[in-house]
Amino acid sequence: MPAHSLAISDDVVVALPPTPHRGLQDWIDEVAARAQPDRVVWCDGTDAEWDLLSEQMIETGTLVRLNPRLRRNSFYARSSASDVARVESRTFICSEHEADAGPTNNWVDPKDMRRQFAELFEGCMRGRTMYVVPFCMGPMGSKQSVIGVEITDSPYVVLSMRIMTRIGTPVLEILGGDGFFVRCVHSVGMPLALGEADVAWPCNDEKWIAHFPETREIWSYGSGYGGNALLGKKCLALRIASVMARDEGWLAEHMLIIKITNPEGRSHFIAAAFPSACGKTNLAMIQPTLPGWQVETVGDDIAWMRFGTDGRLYAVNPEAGFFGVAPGTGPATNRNAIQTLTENCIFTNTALTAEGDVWWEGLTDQPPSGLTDWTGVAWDSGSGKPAAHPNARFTVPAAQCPSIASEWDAPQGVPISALLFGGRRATAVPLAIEAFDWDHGVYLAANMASEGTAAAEGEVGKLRRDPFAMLPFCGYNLSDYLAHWCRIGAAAENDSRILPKIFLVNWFRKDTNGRFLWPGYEENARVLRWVIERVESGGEAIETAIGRLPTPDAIGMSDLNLLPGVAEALLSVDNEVWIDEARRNRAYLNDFGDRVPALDHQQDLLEQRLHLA
Ligand code: GTP
Ligand code: SPV
Ligand code: MN
Repeated sequence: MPAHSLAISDDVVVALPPTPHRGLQDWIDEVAARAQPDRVVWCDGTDAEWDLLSEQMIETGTLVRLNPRLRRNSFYARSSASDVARVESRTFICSEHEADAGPTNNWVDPKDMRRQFAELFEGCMRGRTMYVVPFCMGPMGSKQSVIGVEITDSPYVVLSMRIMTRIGTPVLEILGGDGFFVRCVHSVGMPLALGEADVAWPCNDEKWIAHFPETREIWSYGSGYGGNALLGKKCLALRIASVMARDEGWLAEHMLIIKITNPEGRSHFIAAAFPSACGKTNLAMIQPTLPGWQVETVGDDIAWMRFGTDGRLYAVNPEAGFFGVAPGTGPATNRNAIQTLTENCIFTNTALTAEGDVWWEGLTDQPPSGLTDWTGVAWDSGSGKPAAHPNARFTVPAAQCPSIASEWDAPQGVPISALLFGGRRATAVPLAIEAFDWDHGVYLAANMASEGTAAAEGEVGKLRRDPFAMLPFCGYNLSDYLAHWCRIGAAAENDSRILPKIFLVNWFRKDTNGRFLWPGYEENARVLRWVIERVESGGEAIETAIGRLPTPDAIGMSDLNLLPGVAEALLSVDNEVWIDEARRNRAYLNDFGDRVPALDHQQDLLEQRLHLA
């Protein structure tokens, strides 16, 4: 058994782990005994640790230090070409009963999966250091927060976790001697033989990302990429947390959170769910052009929501950083993101400039000359290939964002006035719809579909159902998840809960030539303005079969110089198209059996409104 060391420098090695928590100690020993790392390091989360690890990773070639005159304390990593996104086909929900994983998740019997991992982990960290990363999802000390401990043999994961979560000794202090924590185990799955040199991005062609919902455990093997390896994010804060939320009556959602202040100075908070690479980070950091309107950022990817004693729904951002899509992020589309990315960042799979800075498509109109592309070769601008991988990412502390709201790490969270849902829909779905009521909103979100993106393996552009933008992230049976949402609405009828209004939005309508009809980005503030007006009982709306649509005036369409017919296309309902959609929705909901009667009822109502029934 390797000695526990408190810090990674050779001069400080202590035999005792820095926690009185026996359960934690025993588990660390157990995993170390199997994985057989050269040493075990308990991460303290300090700057000194960051400096030491980053220096080590520069030596091994995993990281390149960016030119400090251009980006201070920032690093660049290039992944293996086969490890660039989440792998949904290798992601498993190992509930005791297959039915609890539901029709949309991959399921393996937990006993078999444990056996599988026992084999995979036999000596899998040989030649490497096993890091123990205590982390806190949510503000430190908040009752809403959940503590996890990630064991990993990837220093890239340690540094990324330090940006994305709150890590280190203070977390162990909160955990105390017997606190609850989520066990997260990660290995890149590439042991080193004695004297064998490491590669820049160790990983394994065989990948497994497994969740054990009953015991709240996560095991991940073979990948170093964000969503597969930073286990606090999608694995804990969504898949495991959604199960905890189901059991305890709250919500763990794939949602950004923003604060919107109108010209009169009244503020509202909104949470919005869009599938991966469909605009959450951009909306979270939007700079509205509308005079007098201000938007501030609370979170860009995940929201945990619980009802407060005043009956309102309070949202907490469980993360401490942004893991954002780089391509398409530029001064014109997301200036706040660009201003956030000045220091303390890690960039993965972007291109590298001759000056030692990063570049990606959309950062500037013209690429600089002398780029090295994300695969590490000189980029040929005529090749037709992008210099940055389409899912290239930045990792950056949230507190650095110029638009960060003062409430962003408030322990009690922020009260939500409206929930937005939206996908990438080239056709059918108008710019914005207000749901008639909670159940209708749940129906709209349940039937959401979106075109595939580079954030996960699979065909880009192919339309797939993605209810609540949670298809890849719900840790249990999706029909039970939908029923959970309906139950929250039903409960509110009998108590003093105040439910947020629900809206469906779509920034991605296209014309027949494949061009976006809606300017998007900062102009999305026009939809936010309408949403806030509706929340405050103003704002003009037209009642249609599918919900309430904004009038062109409510959006200010005439200020936008749109081509003739575009405003109409964005704000109208084509009955033929929607009769078709409704039919497909009925077939889709049938997949969920009769576990969600409230949605069946909504389906009937929609068919009646469309004169289908
Ligand atoms: P994840 O981090 O994967 O969850 O993604 P996300 O939902 O945060 O998406 P993000 O904001 O990073 O946007 C993804 C891509 O969509 C980027 O290339 C953006 O430029 C593009 N995008 C964002 N907002 C809009 C919009 O309003 N209109 C159009 N056309 N594209 C947008
Ligand atoms: C997403 O894919 O929704 C992301 C990136 O936010 S990842 O952390 O990989 O899930
Ligand atoms: Mn996401």
